[in-house]
Amino acid sequence: MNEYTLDQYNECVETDCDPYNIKGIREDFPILKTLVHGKPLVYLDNAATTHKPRQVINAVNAFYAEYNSNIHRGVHKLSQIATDKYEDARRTVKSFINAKHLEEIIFTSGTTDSINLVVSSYGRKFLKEGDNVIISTMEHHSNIVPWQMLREEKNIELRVIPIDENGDLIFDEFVKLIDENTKFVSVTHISNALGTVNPIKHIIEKAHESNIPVLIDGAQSVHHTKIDVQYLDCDFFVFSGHKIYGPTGIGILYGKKEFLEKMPPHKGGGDMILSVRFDRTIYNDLPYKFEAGTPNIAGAIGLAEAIKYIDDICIKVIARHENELLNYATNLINELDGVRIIGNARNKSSVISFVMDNAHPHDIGTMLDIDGVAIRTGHHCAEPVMRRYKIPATARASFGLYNTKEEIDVLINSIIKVNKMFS
Ligand code: 7TS
Repeated sequence: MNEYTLDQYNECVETDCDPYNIKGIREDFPILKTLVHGKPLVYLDNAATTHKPRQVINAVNAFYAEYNSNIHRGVHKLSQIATDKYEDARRTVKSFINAKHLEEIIFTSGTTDSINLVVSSYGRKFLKEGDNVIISTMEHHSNIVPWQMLREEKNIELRVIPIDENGDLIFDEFVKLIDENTKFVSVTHISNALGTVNPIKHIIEKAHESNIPVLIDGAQSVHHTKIDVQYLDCDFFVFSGHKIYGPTGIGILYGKKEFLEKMPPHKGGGDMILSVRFDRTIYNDLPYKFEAGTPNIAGAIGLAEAIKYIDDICIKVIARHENELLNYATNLINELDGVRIIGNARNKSSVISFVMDNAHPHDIGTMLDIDGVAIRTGHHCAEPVMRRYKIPATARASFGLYNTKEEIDVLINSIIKVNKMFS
């Protein structure tokens, strides 16, 4: 990641991190041995979801095989073990993003769920007709549609920060959008369609000058760069387990205690109450107020294991490795005739979106698949980005901690084949 300097990287390597053991890392991921159409899998669809190391798979298996039980409810041994593991997972997440309080960590089913929680709880309670919410052109649909649903209900206004041709957010335009009716800013840290790394610290500072709360969508960032929510001073931060080498169906909403405390529950049911009577129900304290019903216990345990896995390698070392892959692939793709990278922001993370003069992205994806190369094609749930560039879709290669330069060579050779076939 460009956010880290070489000095920081060296400091990290010299102190508490081992050198990058790519061979050992790849051994941890059973799926990487898979053959696709008889060819070794080259998995470059990590922005959609990442694969799971053995440690995560084993932790999930152990839950079901050894101590499967519901949590917070039983005095019996297995329920106590499950409860302890679930709450340990919350502590792991807290220290991973450096939250101040444990009760600021809410388990959800993923980024989409976390954003919807904030919109339906905070948005419904505190936003009113005439207020405006600022998002950006490069949001994933899950940070657009919930706000549009609130717009229908409350008649609020949605304002959109434009991006320039390179895919950089235009900060001055953001500043111009803020007025006395701006009541919320919700932006992505890293664009899943362009790879742009947004200057979220500056965005947060600017919004806070006018006391506007900020939500950061960290779905594409938390596994590529060190997140410290106290340093960032964001009011909400959301991410998904499955994108950071953990299970599907689990995610995190971090919210500052002062906000979460004044927000009403968005779902009613078991666990989110202290007492229920027909005439009056008393809601539970944080974080349980927002965790109605039996949660994804195995998912939380698996997520904690994924975080430990990342921590063991060291996020800065992962960032360095992925940045090398990004630069390597960018240089090679830029040399190819008829291939154009969409998104050349100043700061980019491990995503390369591209189009070809002669082949539609879906054809590129299908042809690459024959060579065992898994990439994503389409609008990546970011249709406004496609519209900004006047293209229907892109082909997108996205890198993870287990990818290698040799795999990028396979990608490039496969793109060259497509180029020849369609020209
Ligand atoms: N926000 C961003 C920036 C994302 O990239 C995604 C998923 C989401 C939110 C939604 O996450 P979920 O886990 O709740 O689904 N992005 C992608 C992608 O790029 N390809 O598939 C899913």
